[in-house]
Amino acid sequence: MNKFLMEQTMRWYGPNDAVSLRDIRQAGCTGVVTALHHIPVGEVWTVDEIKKRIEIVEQEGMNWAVVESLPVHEDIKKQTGKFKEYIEAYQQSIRNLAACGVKVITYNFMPILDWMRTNPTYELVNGSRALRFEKVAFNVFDLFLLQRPEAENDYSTEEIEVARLRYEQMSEKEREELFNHALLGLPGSDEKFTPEGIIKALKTYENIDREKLKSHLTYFLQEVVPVAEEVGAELAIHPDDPPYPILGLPRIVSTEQDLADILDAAPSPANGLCFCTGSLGARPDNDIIKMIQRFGEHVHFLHLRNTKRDEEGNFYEANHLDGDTNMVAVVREVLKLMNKRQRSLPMRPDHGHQMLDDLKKDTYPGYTAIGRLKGLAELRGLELGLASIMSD
Ligand code: DNO
Repeated sequence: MNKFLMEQTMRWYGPNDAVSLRDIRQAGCTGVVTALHHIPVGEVWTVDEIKKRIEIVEQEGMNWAVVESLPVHEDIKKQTGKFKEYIEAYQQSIRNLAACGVKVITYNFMPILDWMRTNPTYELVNGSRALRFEKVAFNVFDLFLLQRPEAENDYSTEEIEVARLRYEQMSEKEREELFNHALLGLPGSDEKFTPEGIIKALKTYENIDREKLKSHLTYFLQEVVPVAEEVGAELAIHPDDPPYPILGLPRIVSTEQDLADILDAAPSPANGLCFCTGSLGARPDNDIIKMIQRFGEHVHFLHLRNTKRDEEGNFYEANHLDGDTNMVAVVREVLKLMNKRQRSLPMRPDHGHQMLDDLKKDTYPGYTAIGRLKGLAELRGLELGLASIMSD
């Protein structure tokens, strides 16, 4: 029997989350993945605030296993404004978290948007709902709803015509819905975003291409990784979701080469990955197993999720054990990795379908209790089964 099993966790958005800590405990988790969402991006997370959160989580018999996310201020990504101050604040937050024993810190380096789907309530044949990215709908959003200047340059004439036709067939309500859905992944998306507001934000990236964004990430890593290493923290960058450029914005955490470049930019055990099989797996040229084998030493946290792609570039979030990623092979590889590293790694079932009673509830897209519980239960069974036939 393989000695090391994954540490089972779920994301908790904090006291306002419709899913309670008790629900998470009942799902079988020992750890919680959370963040201090009430602290404005760029400010230091103080020891006091961190301790308060630890206490709430520990009262329910779990530990704060992973931070997701300690957000990176847009100024850092663009190297504008007060980016140096924000980096200092980031360093301090790392020190404070580590001093309180919270050592795995997830972040991302996606410009403006965190994630992007065109439909967070895509109905599956059994009536449950999943998150979906549909290419034509996205093109409609970009070309006709947002009307991003020069967007036409990113599309073929045929793509533009198909999008126009779809746009013309949509009702006002459908257009509004698509607009709102596409912007759900904007941090702080409680605010109402207007097309003008987004275009203004996009314009601030006008002179930042892939190379430049990469150099900004390198600079950031060289500033924060040594601090993390010194205090025993582990930084875990989350891949782009979806893993390719959108809205003319550069994306630099999408491929095997991107991950290799990130790890090379600041070589240290503290410089690591949040290995998200859902995000990386949405790209057919990403060989997930090979990536775990290559970067295993730097995998600090796992998001296990599956997607089902089609030839047109659409994908939806499938059941955890279905979809294009061979989850059996992934879990087997993770077991081997943990055995090699002689430690267990935190994992969360990333997203889940909205199903059963949760169809009536209002939760964060992808973060219902029952769908995630189902995913976790399946993954747990799979892991135990595999572990029992694998030797140390
Ligand atoms: C979506 C999540 C992301 C992730 C951030 C990490 O469900 O996986 O929002 O938390 O990108 O910084």
